[in-house]
Amino acid sequence: MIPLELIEQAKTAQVVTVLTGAGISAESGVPTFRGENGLWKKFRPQELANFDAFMRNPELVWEWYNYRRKIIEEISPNSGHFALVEMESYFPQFNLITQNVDGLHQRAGSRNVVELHGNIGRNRCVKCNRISTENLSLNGQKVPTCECGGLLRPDVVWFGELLPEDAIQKAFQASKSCDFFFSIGTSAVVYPAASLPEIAKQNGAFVVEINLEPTPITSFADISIRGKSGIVLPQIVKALT
Ligand code: BJW
Ligand code: ZN
Repeated sequence: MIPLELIEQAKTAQVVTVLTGAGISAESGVPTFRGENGLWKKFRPQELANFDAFMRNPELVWEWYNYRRKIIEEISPNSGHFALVEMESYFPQFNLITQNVDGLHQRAGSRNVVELHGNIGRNRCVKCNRISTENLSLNGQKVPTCECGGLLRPDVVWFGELLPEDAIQKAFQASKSCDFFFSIGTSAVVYPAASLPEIAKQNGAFVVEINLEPTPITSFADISIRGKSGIVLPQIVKALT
């Protein structure tokens, strides 16, 4: 059941900002990072999601990303992604910020998606930064290289790396200026993304969290809904329209 207060607040909202995390793609079959079935239970982030790990063992990192790319290619966006597409045309101004690298918001039809942690569908040269969207596989364990000879790496943001400047600036602005903020399917432990709901709250936004479990956002959110985003978000859209 969606709280009436949420619907009343949303109906008068002018600027709505949404932050999504791995949880929104979980119902599509994309593994989350943390938690019982999360990727970090099986694979250690310090061995895979930082630049030093990549330079130490690029084959392993490539294998891991190709394993995840295959999963993403084979699945589809879910009702949570589609509900956000509908919201984009419902609200006067709608900002969708995602930590996800899976591109599922765009595949669902969302138009203006700010990707904070890059996109797994692209690669980037470690030497000249050239971007490649070619679908590359590990060719007999040889890590793909750029024309300049540099190694290609997934165009995602690893620990200790700066987020794309344009994306993080847009995200800060959208969080400061909104009057309604949704935090959906994120454990809210990875910074600077985790600071966005707090920034929204400090600037007077009504903050709603949708997650299966409590997170650091829960303590200051105006409303926390415990549930699957693929079920809760369509209910919200239905109540609004
Ligand atoms: C459902 C559901 C359903 C399930 N419905 N819900 C300030 C303080 C402390 C540390 C730092 C700080 N500032 C910077 C740092 C360091 C670091 C950091 O934050 N570390 C903390 C972990 C301690 N941050 C960085 O290094 C960032 N860079 C940076 O800040 O640069 C400047 C700097 C550098 C050096 C020092 C200081 C500053 C970069 C962070 C990059 C994160 N990269 C990753 C990997 C991306 C590539 C890849 O995909 O492989 O991004 S890590 C991983 O975590 C991924 C995610 O985007 C990110 C967040 O995870 P998310 O989305 O929240 O997923 P989960 O799994 O954690 O949670 C899923 C949630 O869904 C759960 O809550 C479930 O309950 C829920 N759920 N099913 C609704 N159906
Ligand atoms: Zn290059």
